[in-house]
Amino acid sequence: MYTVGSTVSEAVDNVFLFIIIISVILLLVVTFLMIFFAVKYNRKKHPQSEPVKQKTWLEIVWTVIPVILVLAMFFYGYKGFLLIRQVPEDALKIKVTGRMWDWSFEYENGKRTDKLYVPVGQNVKLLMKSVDVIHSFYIPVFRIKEDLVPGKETYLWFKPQTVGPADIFCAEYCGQRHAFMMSQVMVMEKEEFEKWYQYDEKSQAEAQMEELKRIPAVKLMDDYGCLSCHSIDDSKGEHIPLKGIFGQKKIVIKDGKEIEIVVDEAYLRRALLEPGAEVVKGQINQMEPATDLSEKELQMIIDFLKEHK
Ligand code: HEC
Ligand SMILES: [Cu+2]
Repeated sequence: MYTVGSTVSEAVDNVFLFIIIISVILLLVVTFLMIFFAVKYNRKKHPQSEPVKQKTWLEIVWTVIPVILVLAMFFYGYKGFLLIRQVPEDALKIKVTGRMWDWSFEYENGKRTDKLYVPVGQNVKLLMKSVDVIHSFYIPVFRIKEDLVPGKETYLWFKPQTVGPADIFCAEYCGQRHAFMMSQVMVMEKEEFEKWYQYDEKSQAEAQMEELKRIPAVKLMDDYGCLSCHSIDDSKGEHIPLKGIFGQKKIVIKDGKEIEIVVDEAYLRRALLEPGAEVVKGQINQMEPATDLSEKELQMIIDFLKEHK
């Protein structure tokens, strides 16, 4: 009957449906009685008004029935509320940060994202914080919404039932770009989520290196210790990058003077054999001349650096 987004969707929808049905019935009864009495007691038939007599049973009926209805609505709603407030023990915990004007998510293994990724059929607990003003985390199809209050941690839980994306909104006006404070929850198959969860950028860099080390020239550079000072991948760190240097313009210090050079084969050869002759500006030469390398090996490395853009 419903497109179920999360385990609480149905409970919330049922409460709404229940309240609407009662309201509609009351509306019909009240409207009917209004019309009925207007006709029955119109002036032509009853020119003279009659005194109202107390009818205790009637008063009890019209007090007791609405009280029962209101209490029924309350208990039905309260049951749903308890369901939303009681987090299952095994829930996956994800930290949610709201700020003007975006959402960010942090997983237990330190992974950070700007979309919420979760596995289908898994209980998820969101621990929510705001760093500035009050926001409200809202996933309409999951029927869950909770405020994020600065200086306080609030929470929510849900269990997604179907794979696919769903919208996340901020439901509390929080300034100029409030309307754009949106994200998505991506519900994935369990295995797919595991893969995504385990995959991190660092191991990606490692995988890239593994791949590169299959190249003989790289293997050689690794064996000669070049890679303890140089990087040949995209990683940016303390290592001096060699990726894409061929053809670059550089300022080097030669005999105490700054000169501009273009990295070509001859320059690379000199960089390897007489590292102190031309030192890249801003660097201190710490490199031993690579005289242990045979001419063939030297050429192999130079060829590799030429190609490795
Ligand atoms: C002890 C650290 C260290 C090791 C080991 C080392 N280098 Fe260097 N390398 C440097 C430094 C520092 C520079 C920059 C200073 C300079 O230009 O001499 C440099 C510069 C270079 C340059 C010129 C880069 C540029 O931007 O112009 C190349 C090419 C190079 N190294 C290749 C190698 C190769 C190939 C090996 C292995 C045989 C190697 N290096 C081993 C520290 C090292
Ligand atoms: Cu907001």
